[in-house]
Amino acid sequence: MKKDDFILVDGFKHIRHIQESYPENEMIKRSNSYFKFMNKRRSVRHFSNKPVPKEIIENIIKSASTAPSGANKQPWTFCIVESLKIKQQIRTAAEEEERKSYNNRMSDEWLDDLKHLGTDADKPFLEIAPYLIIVFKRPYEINSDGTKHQNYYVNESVGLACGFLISAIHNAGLVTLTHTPSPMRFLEKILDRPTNERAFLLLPVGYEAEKAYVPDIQRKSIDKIMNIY
Ligand code: IYR
Repeated sequence: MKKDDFILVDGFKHIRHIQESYPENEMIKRSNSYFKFMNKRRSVRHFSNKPVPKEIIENIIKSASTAPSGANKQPWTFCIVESLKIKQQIRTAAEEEERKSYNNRMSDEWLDDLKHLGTDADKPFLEIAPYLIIVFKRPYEINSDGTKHQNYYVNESVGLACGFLISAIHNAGLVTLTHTPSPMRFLEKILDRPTNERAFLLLPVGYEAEKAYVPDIQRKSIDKIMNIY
């Protein structure tokens, strides 16, 4: 390493960072084509069972792990389920919770808000998709002496990692769905997770079905979501 490549801050090494940049016209083009690419992403509920190389899943998880996190604690674990037996267990337990939600727990207003999406308590994609990614948050770490060490901004950090994950899945040419079979404690039990992990989000991942349909919905326009002061 050259002399100027790092400095010490309170005795901690900080390495030189050089952000790759571009001429302004290039930046305009790049930001626009990234928007166009991201705008093609849809939550898809119709999956193919076509196998997906494990290397793609690994790369997707590595991309998710580049998200920023509170005090760089990276308070997340990604569990990949490919076993049909475990997928079936998850589907049975998720549908049980979902039936309770759709029948009793969700308000009429909520059910009404979901109508145009065509969702219900049946979750066949939990068995059909070649992989389920279950994201766990870690509110604290367990030290070797058994004491707890707090993590920070855990929901924000894991939410960001999930956003990175979803865009990596889209970039690979696969589809996913943010499934929230609430309450999700059954996932901790089925996957036998340590006591410091809580299920955060369940994402089936795979190719979309040959004939997949998504609801005809629009994104809010820029004037509705951006305020300039
Ligand atoms: N968790 C249920 C219900 C559901 C809730 C919302 I908010 C959605 O945007 C979609 C579905 C389910 O996954 O079906």
